[in-house]
Amino acid sequence: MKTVGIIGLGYVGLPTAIGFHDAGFEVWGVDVSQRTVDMVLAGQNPTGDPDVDDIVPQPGAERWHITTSTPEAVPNCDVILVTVPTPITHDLKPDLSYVEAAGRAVFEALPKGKNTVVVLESTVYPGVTAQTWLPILEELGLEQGKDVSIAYCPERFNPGDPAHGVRSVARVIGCSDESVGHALVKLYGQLTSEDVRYVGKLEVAEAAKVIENVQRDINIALVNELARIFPALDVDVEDVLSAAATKWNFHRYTPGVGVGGHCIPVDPYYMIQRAADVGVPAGLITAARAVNRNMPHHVAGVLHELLYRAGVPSGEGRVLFLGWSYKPEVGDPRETPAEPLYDSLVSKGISVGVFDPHLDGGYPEGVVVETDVAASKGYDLAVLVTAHQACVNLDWDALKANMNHPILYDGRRVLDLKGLAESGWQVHAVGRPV
Ligand code: SAJ
Repeated sequence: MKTVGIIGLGYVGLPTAIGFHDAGFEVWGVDVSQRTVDMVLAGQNPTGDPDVDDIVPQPGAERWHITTSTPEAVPNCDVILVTVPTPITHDLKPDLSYVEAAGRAVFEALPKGKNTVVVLESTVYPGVTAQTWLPILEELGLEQGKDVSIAYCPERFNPGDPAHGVRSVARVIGCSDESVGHALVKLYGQLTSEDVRYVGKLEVAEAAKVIENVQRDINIALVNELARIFPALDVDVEDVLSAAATKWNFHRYTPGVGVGGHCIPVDPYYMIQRAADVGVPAGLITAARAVNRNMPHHVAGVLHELLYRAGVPSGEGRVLFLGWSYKPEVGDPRETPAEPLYDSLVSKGISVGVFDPHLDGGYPEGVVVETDVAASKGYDLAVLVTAHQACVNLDWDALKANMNHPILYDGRRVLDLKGLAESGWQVHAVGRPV
């Protein structure tokens, strides 16, 4: 396998294409967006992930072909990786339309008899690769093992975390044809320095990726539930977690204003859907999702109470969000808890300002955008929503001087509450007794 095709040049596909190019492969990259293709051809990074900024091959690079045309790319490739989005719909069902469309475009362009290997990397629930792609192969008269072989190798990409980039993250490969599985182990072994292993049929690899994130969602939900129980017992949950973490196999997670991103709050719905398909209850997974989805509303209630106690007249409160993005040091608002927190506060008559240096807009109508946080004036309360460095290491004295009331709520449990209290802030935090 010398020529690799990548379909979808987003925050997973583009680093993957660059990784294989750096590893010496001939690379064909395809994206439906002309803007993306034009930027990549110009050596620019269209993904928004700063780690990709200066690794895009420059114009004229050899072995580097970028196009919007799947039919142009596919015949050149020995293996094709599909890295397209798998979002959830508004009713929380998996949206597989991108996987379907990308697969169809690839299979329609496949040369006969070349046994091109087509690998899905997008996060899906067990059974999707076969269910979505095999009918298209049948419709097009493509024979598995002769014209094409399909496999699944979940992306384990972590935005804003170069330590777990495509060249340094362990991979698992599922394929019904063991020999193809082992060939892919060799291929990915040239991409990443970490462990790569064949794990059996497609469904095993599909399931592994989903449950990795389901486990994370459940663990976060546990600490979020504890962050609601312990304040009622006049105990700070962080003190309890610090004590418990002295046990050798206690895995510590941090309570917060909510769980955002395109992975953790999304992937559990795949598992819930699949379990429902086969009539097996997924009560724990469902309950964890409910706990995490409710956190922004819980925090909104606490902030409303704090404003009331400070004597802020109902309908006149102004809250400053420190951060909006779902995760520190990335500018990504997808599924951010800031949104339901905002909605909940607005429903209580509270207006919102936002400071997030990693985002340049995309906020709901009516949000006041603050670009110089220390100069932000007239807020009654500041809430840390995203633990960006710029939101943690700011000029707290300058901000306090401009506040109507020096009330601070640490929604990520990363601030030095003792120090801030000593400097005059009235400090509160998720999981801490009011
Ligand atoms: N969060 C908490 N408490 C925690 C950890 C996270 O509230 O203890 C929140 C974050 O604030 C964020 C959300 O959960 O809003 C998701 O955070 P995340 O650290 O899981 O970041 P993601 O969504 O980028 O998750 C990715 C995932 N990677 C892949 O799916 C390939 C996930 O599997 C990784 O474990 C995670 O990065 C990581 O380790 O950083």
